[in-house]
Amino acid sequence: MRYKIITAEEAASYINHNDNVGFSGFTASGSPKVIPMAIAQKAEDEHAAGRPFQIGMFTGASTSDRLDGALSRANAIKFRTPYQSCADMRSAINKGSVPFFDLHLSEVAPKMRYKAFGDVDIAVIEASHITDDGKIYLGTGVGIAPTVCKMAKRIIIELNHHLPEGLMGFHDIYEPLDPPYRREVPIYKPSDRIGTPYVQVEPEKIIGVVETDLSDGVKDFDTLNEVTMKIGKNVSDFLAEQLRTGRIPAEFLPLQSGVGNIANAVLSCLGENKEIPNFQMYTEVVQDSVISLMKEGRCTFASTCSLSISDTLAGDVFKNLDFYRDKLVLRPSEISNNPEMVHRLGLVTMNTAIEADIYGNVNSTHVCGTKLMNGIGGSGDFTRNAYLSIFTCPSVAKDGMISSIVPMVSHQDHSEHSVKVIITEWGVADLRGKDPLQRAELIIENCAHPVYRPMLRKYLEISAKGHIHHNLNKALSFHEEFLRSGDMRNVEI
Ligand code: 0RQ
Repeated sequence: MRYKIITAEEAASYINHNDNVGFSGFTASGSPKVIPMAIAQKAEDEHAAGRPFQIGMFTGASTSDRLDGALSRANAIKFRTPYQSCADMRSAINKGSVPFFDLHLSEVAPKMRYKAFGDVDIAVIEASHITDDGKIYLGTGVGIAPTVCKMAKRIIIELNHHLPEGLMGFHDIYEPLDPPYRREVPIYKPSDRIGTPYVQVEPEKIIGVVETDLSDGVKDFDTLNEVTMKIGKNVSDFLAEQLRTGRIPAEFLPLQSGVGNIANAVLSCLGENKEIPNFQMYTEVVQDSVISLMKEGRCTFASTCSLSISDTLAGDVFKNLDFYRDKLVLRPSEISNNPEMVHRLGLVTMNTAIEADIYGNVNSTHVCGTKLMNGIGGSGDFTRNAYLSIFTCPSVAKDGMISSIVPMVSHQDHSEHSVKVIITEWGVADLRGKDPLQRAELIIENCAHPVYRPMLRKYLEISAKGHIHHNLNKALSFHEEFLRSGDMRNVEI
């Protein structure tokens, strides 16, 4: 190999205070694993010596505790975008010690190329294989790797020997031309390949290679509980009915599914419903349930940005890569989440809400309007451009002390104009073609928890009447009550 093998500490020595660093990966999958921890150690050493050390961080999406956790605990971040799901990073953002810019994931790479966020000084990229002529074969997540490799002045590789040779060929790396030269992205079905299986860089930019042998460290999912099972069943019954009534074509449409336990449960239930035909996915994250559905022949193809599967399952998948070779493609987030494709392919999108209001506005990101949970992720890329956009959530959180259906969302990510269906464990509110009051009735009667229905009805009674009914003094009273007494059930309308 023409490249210099270096230690993680040597790699960190190339990273300076104020540098902007672009990382590969999407979720823990494909994210670098040892260099970030060495950067965190360097930050701690520099701070102990009385010197400043903070970097700007660009990633594809969330990463892992080895990256977001280590760097946030070391107070090593001057800027972070676009999405995170790490407890320590979340806490630092909510304390105001990490400036965080929450961005639609499809937009990160193009906006970086348009110079919205400044230069990229260095790229830290996990690879399964590299060649002397600068071909980088990535790991289980792509994210913004092609763009940060192109923009960065220097590149450091984490060559992860845990990743099997057979992973070569799963990636389809493609970067569109920027305006005014942009043409259509020529994907007409989820399995179309339009790029190369590697990221091509100038080999001179690679200043060193750090060797590792580590798994992505994705934990097992929670087992399905009664509530998530009911939500999953409601989604699959609803989609089956849409097929029966011709509102979804008989050939069915590709699915997108968000992250987390609910998304995992919804997919499992779809697989079990005999009325749902075998399906394809055009999505950003393939979780454990998709792999099971592929084995059963229910999911026949998935285009994704990351293979975000638990370590337990990854061992099995890596041993049987030939089975998955014609069933999976890994794309950059700019393509996996591209609004053009979401619209053209006619995706049925399924994402999770933190809360929804009685008119169909959805909050995916901020608890009680202030505390960031994870970020908007890809939910906006998919929802706004979908053939049919669905949001799911349990009707209550924190043992019933929080209603997920509220009079007015405390933060808005997806508007009533983009959200077409809301589904909880109680039922389905199909909001298409309904005026605001019809929507409110459907959401209260079909989706809200029975304990909260009388309070929501009362809210409507005391609201000012217009096209939409609201009482601006009481619109956030559920949230105020939760902040006051810790239980929304005490709210007095
Ligand atoms: O808290 O972790 O303390 O138990 O939120 O909620 O019900 O386990 O659901 O794991 O699917 O996450 C919206 C956060 C849901 C996620 C969100 C609390 C609840 C629990 C998690 P605990 P659940 P999930 C593609 C799409 C935005 C990005 C997106 C998300 C925790 O799905 O980040 O869609 N979505 N990306 O108790 C207070 C409420 C609450 C609440 C739930 N109303 N108030 N807390 N919780 N509702 C993927 C990517 O973009 C990479």
